[in-house]
Amino acid sequence: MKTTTWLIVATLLLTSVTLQARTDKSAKTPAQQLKERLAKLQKRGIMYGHHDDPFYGLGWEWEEGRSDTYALVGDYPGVMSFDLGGIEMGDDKNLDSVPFIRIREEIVKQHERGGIVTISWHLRNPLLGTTAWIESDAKAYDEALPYLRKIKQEDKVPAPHNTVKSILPGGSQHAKFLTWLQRVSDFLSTLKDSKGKPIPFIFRPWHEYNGGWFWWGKGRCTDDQFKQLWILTQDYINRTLSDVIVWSCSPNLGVVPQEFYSRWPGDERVDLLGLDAYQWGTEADYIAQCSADLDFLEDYAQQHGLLFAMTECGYKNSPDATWWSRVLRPMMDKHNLCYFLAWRNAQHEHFGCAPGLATADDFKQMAKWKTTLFVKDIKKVK
Ligand code: BMA
Repeated sequence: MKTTTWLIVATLLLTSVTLQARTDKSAKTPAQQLKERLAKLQKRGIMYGHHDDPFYGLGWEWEEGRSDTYALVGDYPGVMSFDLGGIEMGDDKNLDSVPFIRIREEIVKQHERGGIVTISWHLRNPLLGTTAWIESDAKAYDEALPYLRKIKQEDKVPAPHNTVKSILPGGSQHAKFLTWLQRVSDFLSTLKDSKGKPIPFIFRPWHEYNGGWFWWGKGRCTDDQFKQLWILTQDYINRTLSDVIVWSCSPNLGVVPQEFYSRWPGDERVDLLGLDAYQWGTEADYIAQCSADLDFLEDYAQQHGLLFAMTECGYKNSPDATWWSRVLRPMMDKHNLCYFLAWRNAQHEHFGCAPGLATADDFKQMAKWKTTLFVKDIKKVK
């Protein structure tokens, strides 16, 4: 009798401890905490994001502590973006010559100052050894033909259409691709703060998959192959990193609903829905297309409980002085977006803000609005 009573008391205690732990913040994974934080921030305003912000900018390169954003508005971007392209080859530097050691350092710094990190992966073509972009395929394909003839029958069809197939289970490059995923996982596993706690981040592979320029894009693989690619990547990386990754899926401007549904990896596999939306053509075309895409995607994100962001944007080389506040911002303000991320300020092309640009004053004014968020505005929002 006595033992039974003790057993009941112990069970009750254990249950209440477990329940408490589940409702306790610390019991949530870092990824869940980041998702909740992003959801809060999405209600509060829109964060500015910038790719490769701390590595180089307009007229400078590799100066520690420097940032075009900081130089213009006195704060770092709420979201900083980094790219792992090249890590799959075991390279020391990524495709834009940024050492992976520095990428890790800057990820830690951004996290510790209270900012958010997002990571993309412009990996090489595993079948041909060319870049992620199809343009570079034609010549390489001719050169690779003798090799392609030697490998499996399935790889003899024109390369742009079979790279994805070749890396799926049963494909000639499957084993190689798994080693690539392992290299990505190995690097991501090293992202820890100064106390040794894992840093959560947004991971955004296979983006712009509705365009034809990447080897995983439209016309380069079937819808089913694309979904298998997503699942393979996610399941492999999640074996060790599911607690720290917020998974982001980003189509490019020009979303066709039926195509979007056909390639969608699944609501349970995506946390953040993004749109990559650059202005390449006329302002009128951009506004029409971008507004339509934002309407459609925002609706989808809301109905399916997903975060929503403009995961890449910009107008190359700042040809329009009031682009940020006059063209982009009004469209964004009609939608509930978490952040807008400008691509890199490289020497040959730039997309983000920087002192000295024609767009500098406009951006600076917009940065003062209460709903434009940088690190200092978000660091207390946990
Ligand atoms: C593209 C360009 C390239 C760059 C790539 C990855 O949009 O900026 O020059 O290599 O992104 O950052």
